Amino acid sequence: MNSAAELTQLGSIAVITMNHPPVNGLGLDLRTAIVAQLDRALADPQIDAIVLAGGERNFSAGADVREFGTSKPSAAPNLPDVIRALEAAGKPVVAAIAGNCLGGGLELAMGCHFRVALRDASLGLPEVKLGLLPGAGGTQRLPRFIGVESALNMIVSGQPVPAQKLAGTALLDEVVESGVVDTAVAFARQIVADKRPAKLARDIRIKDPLAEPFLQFARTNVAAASRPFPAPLQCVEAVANAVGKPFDEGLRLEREIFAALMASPESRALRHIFAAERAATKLPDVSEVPADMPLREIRRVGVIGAGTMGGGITMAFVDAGIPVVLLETKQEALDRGLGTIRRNYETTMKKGKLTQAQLDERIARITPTLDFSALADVDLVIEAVFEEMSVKRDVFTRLDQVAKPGAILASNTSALDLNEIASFTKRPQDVIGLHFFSPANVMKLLEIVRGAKTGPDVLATCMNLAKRIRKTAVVAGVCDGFIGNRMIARYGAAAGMLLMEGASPQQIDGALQRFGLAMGPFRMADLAGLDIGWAARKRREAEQPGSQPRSAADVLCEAGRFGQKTGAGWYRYEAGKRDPIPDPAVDAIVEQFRRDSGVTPRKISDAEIVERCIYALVNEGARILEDGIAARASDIDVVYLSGYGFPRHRGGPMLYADTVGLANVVRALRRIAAAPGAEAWWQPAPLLVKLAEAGRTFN
Ligand code: T1G
Repeated sequence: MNSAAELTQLGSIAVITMNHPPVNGLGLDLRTAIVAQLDRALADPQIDAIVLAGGERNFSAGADVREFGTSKPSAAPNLPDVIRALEAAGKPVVAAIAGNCLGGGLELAMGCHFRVALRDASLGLPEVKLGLLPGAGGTQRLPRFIGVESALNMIVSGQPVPAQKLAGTALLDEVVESGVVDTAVAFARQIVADKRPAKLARDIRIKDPLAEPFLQFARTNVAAASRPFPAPLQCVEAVANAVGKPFDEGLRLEREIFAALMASPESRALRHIFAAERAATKLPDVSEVPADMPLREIRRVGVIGAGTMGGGITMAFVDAGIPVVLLETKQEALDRGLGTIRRNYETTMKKGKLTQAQLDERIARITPTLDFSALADVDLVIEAVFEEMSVKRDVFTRLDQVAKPGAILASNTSALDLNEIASFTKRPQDVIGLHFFSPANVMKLLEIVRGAKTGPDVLATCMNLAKRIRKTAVVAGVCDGFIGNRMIARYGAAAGMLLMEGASPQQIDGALQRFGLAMGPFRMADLAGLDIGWAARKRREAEQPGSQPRSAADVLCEAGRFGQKTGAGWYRYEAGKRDPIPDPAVDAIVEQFRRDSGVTPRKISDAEIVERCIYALVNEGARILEDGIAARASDIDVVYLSGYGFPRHRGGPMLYADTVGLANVVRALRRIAAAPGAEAWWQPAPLLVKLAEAGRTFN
């Protein structure tokens, strides 16, 4: 017997229970099992009615996304076949809904004749988040059950709704506190006794005089808000078909739109991101960390440094309900840090996203101190002190003495050698990198940097902790810049070369922003502060004399143009404003710098700007994979999507390269590398060449 769906008999009622971990994804084997058990129940003269149930946590989370990109979703019985079988069943079918009832799972339930749900069951059609639309009748049945406006809001937002909010609609016949299967069985018995006919969605005609004007309003709003994604607007059109066309015609059109969206690059990108974000939570080499390995308990956290990073990190933890001991060296620094934290919360409260009580609760979770020994009993310490190895040495030497045995000692360093930092302690197995991105209370990305000696349980504990503080964690090995900053250095270098060769900061930023980057490299540099890169270049020059050729950025820094913080950098800024204003003074500096460097400026196209900057990312990403710094290409995509504003409709730099075709990327890199004076790192990485020659992709 196929265990994907079990059939049990309670008197004259058959209960079909879906059992296809992890979320009752409606893959081929589950679909086949449902139909087999349904046919069995329909053929059994002792059975008067059928209940279809799932698990406590998941009725069904919809189509099995792991089948996407294969021929399985259309293999018979496909989901519309299963739903048609339920709807056409000669005996009443009652869905018993608990937990997640999403996408195809809700479509399956809507194909049943009646539905009973637990009040906190989560009903939704999240397909739009995958660049799709409900493709198994959801756009035709839901509007008929709950009305056009409510249905469209659910379909276009993709947000689930608790069942109790849908009680009283034709979608749910009963909403109960508990015992949803027993209720459904009793409900089925009553249906049989009363010979109550089913009210099928297909038999409901939408007579809503406000439907048309609402749909027109929706078209305008959704079109403006959903660029560059096609799915939301297609959702509106599919629901419009439910209003204006016969049911089966609406179904047919829905399938056509669904197939077109499934083939769209935007949907491929969103489906890739869905899988990539989940893959990143898996440790690279699972064998190292058995699933049952005990994690270290993190009850209290110490943060060293109440500056921008330390303050943001503190907020990330107290937001998740984890108390923080915040250590500074001077009272005014501590007061300033606490003041910034309080102001941030007050801003959130003014937006109505926090109550005064919640604000007070969060502040109360912070124990400010100037006394290093106050870190003696915390379970994890994160230092966010100045990016100088000598400062890290002092901190970790003291931590080694003060922190309790088993405490995890983490550095928020953005580029320094974590193995060297670990060597300042007698417990390198407890040392790890937790690289937050500024502002740390907002940015989702967390690079978890595993040192050569970081213990597997420390790594697993931090991966688990990332989920608690709602961060998207990616494991990185130790190198200069880990994953994101190592790649952005090449991207910035590529932008700098384009500037030297004739493009302006605003042209380069504009081209990349039209490609989809949230912010071009020169605007980003002005936001972050040019002095940070300047300090890093000076540090690297000191370490390797001659490794940092002088750049136009140096000239700007020497002129005190550090970006927004000084009112001028690559752009100039009106007082109190952040809008970048092209500055002729910068053009003059760049032109002079080109003359001093003997460069004759040339016209550069936007296409060349995008090609060079994005392929610089891709090429370095390939090297990061070769060096084992990232475990997967999709991890690199997660880093760039959640930490660097890479456009989601392109799925990340590595997926973008797959979409362009790796052979085309290699050809372009070879052309750039062949130009006179091109840096050696423009040569395509061996891994990239190997994959391209094999006709393969990164993902
Ligand atoms: N198919 C296959 N696996 C899935 C899955 C799905 N739909 N949803 C989740 N998983 C896996 C996930 O990869 C992870 O696996 C594990 O379950 C736990 O997930 C025709 C075509 C259900 C709210 O978009 O929103 O129906 O990493 O870590 O935080 O119209 O997963 O452990 O190996 O996210 O508790 C529409 C997507 C599909 C729902 C649970 N459905 N899933 O969240 O756990 S398209 C969706 C979710 C469709 C039809 C169309 C969430 C969740 P692993 P998790 P969670």
